[in-house]
Amino acid sequence: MQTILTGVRANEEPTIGNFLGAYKSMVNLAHEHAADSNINMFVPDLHSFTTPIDHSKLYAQVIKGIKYYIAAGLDIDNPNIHIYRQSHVPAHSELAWILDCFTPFGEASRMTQFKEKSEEHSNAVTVGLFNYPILMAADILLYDAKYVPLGEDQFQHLELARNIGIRMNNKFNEELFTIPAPEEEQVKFMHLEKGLRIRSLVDPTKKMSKSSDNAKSKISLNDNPAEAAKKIMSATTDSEGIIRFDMINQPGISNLLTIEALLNDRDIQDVIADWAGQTSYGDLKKKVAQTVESFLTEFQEKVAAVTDEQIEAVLQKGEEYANRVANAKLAQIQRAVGVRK
Ligand code: AQP
Repeated sequence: MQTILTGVRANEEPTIGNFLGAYKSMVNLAHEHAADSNINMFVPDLHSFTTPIDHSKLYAQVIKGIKYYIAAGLDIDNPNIHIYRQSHVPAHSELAWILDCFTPFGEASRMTQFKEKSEEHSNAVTVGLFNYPILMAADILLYDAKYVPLGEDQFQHLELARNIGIRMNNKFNEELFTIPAPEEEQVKFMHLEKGLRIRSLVDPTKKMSKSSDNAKSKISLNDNPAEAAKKIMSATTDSEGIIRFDMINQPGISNLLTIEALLNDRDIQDVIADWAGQTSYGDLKKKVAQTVESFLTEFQEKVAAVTDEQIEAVLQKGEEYANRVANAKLAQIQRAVGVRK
């Protein structure tokens, strides 16, 4: 059975960017493929403190992340859907060490996210921040995942995971790892034309990021729905005066059209056609504000309905599966590198 896998770090409250780039892609793929694929949705909680966080809130944030996966629509009764915490499957960290030793320093140094984040957090650049794409490679390769629904920003890390997997397969002359599909095939698998990048509402040339200090730049999943609608009303646009999808010259308007389409499960081309030639940015903002407000209202109701018993049951089942699969793969790699008979 092929494996489809993704995760969202539990460092801060997720945004609609995370929701659309990761949760929703995964839920859509689960609807399509869960009958004959493993759907692995995990919380990469060990990735959560590559940059400084409030550790007293981490555990609650992880549990909330699991609630979000369920509220987003993953069918927890389906035996092929697995939800687990990275920290509760020690093989992730063990494989990461082995992969570290097969990753040239120069290759890891090219990761643009490390460069960006180390500038952002210049007083707290840790080895963990540098190393996290290799732990991410372990997260993926341990389960032989072929498809990894991600937002556009993460494709460089996926490419690194592919390179590490290919290198180890070549070195040990074995099909040790399934190599994840390349970006183009991943995007097609998600039924997209290109990787998704929801933009900041304040500076639409940048992506919407959950760790941004500017609350107006992002719609967080726990935002008050009416307040979130106000953020859309004050989103940065442009002075072109016509509604067009043009990410280069009109990134703010294009971002609003994208949010409108994806939150309503509509084809972006249909939404673009609806608004073609119209000139009132205010009307577009009102429509998107309503969409965001109803999305958050409904989503938050679904989150509130998830019970502690459901979480406990889902983690017990998911972590039992994850440890079984991951330990078997780890043992295979340990034999290949010569530390196990
Ligand atoms: N703006 C976005 N548009 C589309 N997809 C996005 N993702 C993140 N932002 C957008 C996707 O969400 C998944 C989980 O992300 P992550 O938290 O593991 O790491 P990230 O990419 O670093 O996400 P953020 O929101 O930018 O977090 P912070 O601010 O904490 O670094 C990934 O699939 C990602 O592509």
